[in-house]
Amino acid sequence: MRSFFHVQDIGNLDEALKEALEVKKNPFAWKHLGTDKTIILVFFNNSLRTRLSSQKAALNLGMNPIVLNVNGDSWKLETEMGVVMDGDKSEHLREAIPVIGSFCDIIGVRSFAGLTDREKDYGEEILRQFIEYSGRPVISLESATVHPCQAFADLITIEEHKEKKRPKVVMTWAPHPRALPQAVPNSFAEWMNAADVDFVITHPEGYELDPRFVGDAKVEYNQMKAFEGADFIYAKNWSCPGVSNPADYGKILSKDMGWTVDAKHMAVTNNAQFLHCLPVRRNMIVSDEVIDSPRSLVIPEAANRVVSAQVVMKRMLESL
Ligand code: AN0
Ligand code: CP
Repeated sequence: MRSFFHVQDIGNLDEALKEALEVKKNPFAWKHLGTDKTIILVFFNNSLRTRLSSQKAALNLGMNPIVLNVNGDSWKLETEMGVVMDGDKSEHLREAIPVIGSFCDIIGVRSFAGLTDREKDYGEEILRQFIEYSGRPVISLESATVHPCQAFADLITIEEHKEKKRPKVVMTWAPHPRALPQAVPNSFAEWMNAADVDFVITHPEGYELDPRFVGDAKVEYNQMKAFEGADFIYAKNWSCPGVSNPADYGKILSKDMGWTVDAKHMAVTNNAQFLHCLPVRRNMIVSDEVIDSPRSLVIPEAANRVVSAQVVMKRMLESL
């Protein structure tokens, strides 16, 4: 595998899920693959799960992980081409990327959407530069528009916990005080469309996700109606994707607390299990009662981040 951004990169989903369950059962069985291999994890943004699970996955495979916190302990990096670098950025990505590539075998990059320029974000400019200039396989650790390691872990969690062959999975928008990227809902939608589930998306008007991620999913604007009979509820906030009105891209259009997932919402589901990628704001996205209930899967879901990362790194090591 050369790069990991989209669901297609993992190939057959049933095979990937089978491999994930094998890796989970026997995490150290492929330790020989990573001997004398190095992965550099480049973080332009904060992280708890991705940072730790990626390192743990690398260690399970016998690899050496090195973490670089751009904005923390490296030079500030310029990402635009053709600019006069007279500001606070001391180094350009054009040099930094090949240098990083020369020190490692695989690169992981976290680089959130800026949420001001839709075209630039949806062009995945930073990730594209890493692919072009590093000469190494590149993993998106949440880039501007996708978070595939999260969506793969979400799918593994659904597969492990589903109580019927084809569950109804509902992804719901929920309120948040700050503008957040669309990477998590984009990838979740993309992966659910590829999986054997009945997938429904619900959000207030104006929050329509990019059609290339929505695919054939059913979009239901009435949240309660969407929740009826659901087997899994996947909550997430996202800012305006700017599909119908590009001027609204990255804006907060609603803080309607009526969308917070609470017991009243869960009551109309088929005793649904609750998912969220974390970090989550309690009593904004989801009530304490729901996230603390025995039907909440947020901790096993986060634990599966090691598994998804390990399958991806294993496949990359196998194809080096
Ligand atoms: C980020 C987001 O919504 O994309 C990371 C989630 C994994 N969340 C926050 O910044 C709170
Ligand atoms: N879910 C997730 O990616 O969490 P972090 O932002 O903490 O890595």
